[in-house]
Amino acid sequence: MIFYYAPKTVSVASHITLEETGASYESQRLDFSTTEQRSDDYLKVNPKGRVPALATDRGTITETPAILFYLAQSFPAKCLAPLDDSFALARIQAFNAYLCATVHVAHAHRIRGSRWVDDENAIKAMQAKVPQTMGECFALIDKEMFKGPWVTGQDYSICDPYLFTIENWLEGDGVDINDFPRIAEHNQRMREREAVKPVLELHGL
Ligand SMILES: N[C@@H](CCC(=O)N[C@@H](CS)C(=O)NCC(=O)O)C(=O)O
Repeated sequence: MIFYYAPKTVSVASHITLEETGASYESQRLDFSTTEQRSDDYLKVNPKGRVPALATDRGTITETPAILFYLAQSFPAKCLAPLDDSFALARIQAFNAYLCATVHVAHAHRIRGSRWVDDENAIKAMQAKVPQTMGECFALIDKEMFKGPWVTGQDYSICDPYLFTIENWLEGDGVDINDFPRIAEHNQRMREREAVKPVLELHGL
């Protein structure tokens, strides 16, 4: 497998999960400063022009929840998701879908406002809203979704590296992680995992 990533982006979640599986893969770093994600070569890998992308012998997988679930299902012995419990699995998918479709999108309003509007004042207004929206997302996660010590309770799962990835964006988004002590502890707990350490190094986190 070839894993396409850019440092500190949402690709951190899949990178950690690849390490958790022990799979053999090659990492291919993209340089966002030269917009390599929109180069002809990369658009052949992922026409969306985004990271992450995981090239497998059957084709390329994009979208973080899909990559995470693919890895959990491909390496069942690593117990990264409750594969034989449809309700518990649906809760995992619901959590990751929330991160993908709501929290990540709220964050993107700070640096990628031009996806939605051209007007400079509108872009500034969207940026100004990010501390509030990201704060509200994490308040909801903390109150209603996060069980502790891991997202779903006692068992580490594919929700944890995904949440961890977005936790690391909070400071830049104007949210103090220490307003959510259990989430701050989760971030530290993640950093102590052996599979996470090489990814922190690679991404400069
Ligand atoms: N829904 C996608 C989002 C992927 C995405 O937006 N990635 C960002 C980095 S965090 C990206 O590649 N941005 C490049 C760009 O917008 O040019 C996922 O969850 O994987």
